[in-house]
Amino acid sequence: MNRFEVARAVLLPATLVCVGCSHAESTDSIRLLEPQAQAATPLGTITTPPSDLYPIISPLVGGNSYAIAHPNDYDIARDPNEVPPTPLADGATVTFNVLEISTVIAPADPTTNPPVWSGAADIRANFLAFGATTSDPSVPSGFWTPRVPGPFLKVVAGRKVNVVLQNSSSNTNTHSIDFHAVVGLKGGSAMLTAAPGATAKLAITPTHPGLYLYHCSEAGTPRGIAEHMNMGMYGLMLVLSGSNEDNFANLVSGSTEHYVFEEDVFLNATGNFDEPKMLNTLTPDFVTYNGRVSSLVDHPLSGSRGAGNYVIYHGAGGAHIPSFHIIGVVFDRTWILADTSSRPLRGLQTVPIPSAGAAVMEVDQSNLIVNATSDGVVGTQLDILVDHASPYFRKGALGLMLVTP
Ligand SMILES: [Cu+2]
Repeated sequence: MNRFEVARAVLLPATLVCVGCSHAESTDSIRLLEPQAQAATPLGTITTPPSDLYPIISPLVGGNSYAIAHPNDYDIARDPNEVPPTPLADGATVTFNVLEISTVIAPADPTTNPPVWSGAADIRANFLAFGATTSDPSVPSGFWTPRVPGPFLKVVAGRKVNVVLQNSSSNTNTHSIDFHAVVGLKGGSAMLTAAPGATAKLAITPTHPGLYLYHCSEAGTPRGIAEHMNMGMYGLMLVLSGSNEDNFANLVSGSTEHYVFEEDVFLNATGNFDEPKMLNTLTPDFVTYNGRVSSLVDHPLSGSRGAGNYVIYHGAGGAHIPSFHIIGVVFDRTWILADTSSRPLRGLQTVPIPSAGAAVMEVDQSNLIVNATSDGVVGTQLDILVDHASPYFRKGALGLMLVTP
């Protein structure tokens, strides 16, 4: 029995009895995916930090099975700090590509710490990852490699963006892009659809300021949209106002910006989208930030207190509504439902983000108590991002925000 199984035996009764009837179900059928390694010790005996935080902060002090990328495999997670500093120029061309790749998202035994990668037994998922290139100099080199979520696009309302979708001939799927910021037939995907080896083009001119999802809608079928989003084909576009009085842009100017996307993942045995599981259970195998379980632990949101406030652009695409919370933080300003034209809400603890929706949160770093941590990381304020609904952070929706003096 491994440590996880021992803990489950301690924490769960042998059978769960339904209150309303005589139905009983063996706990063996309950598949808990354990992103934390506190399994070997009964919870009650863990009393002081950093012990109870160790599994979460362990990349800083030693390693965690869920919280590092496979050392010899493609890291599907996009760095949350990868937000272009300025918007695209009018008439810029953005050429999307799609990487179809199978990569490990968790070790076979999630309880080992540090992780033991076992090769064939590790849990693999098949991803469809948007990347892009552009000649626009506002996008630093090294950005926009194919990862999950797709490239963060920052544009100005009223400016034209020439979008090209190049689907490699080595791919096996037709892909498309539906921009929620684009008003018109299928958000442009009616024109931006490309079979393997084909290229599609469309000039778009977003009109409404806000933070918007884009995603593959494949050939437009409900199954195709769910499948390709489940496999990573989503991203965000921030549309700034074209006016000089852009309240939002002025407010966040000088802040550090971060990009987080939460998604439910339903996997079958071959690492593909499990549609029956989604339809019949609504119970995801994993809940990911930026493509992989706990990826924002080894890719934390990082910045310094002196650099300004933190702005977090957060999207969601899954079957449930994330309850975004940062432990030890109050969101000073929140543009709920990503409506950046309206006044922000103040003093929120948790932000709901609907599927195919987004939100913008700002954290005033001057409120944070750098150099007074109890987690053993001297000189760094460490805050933990979670989907506060516990089944979802237990299945992977957790990450870190680091603030240095
Ligand atoms: Cu696709």
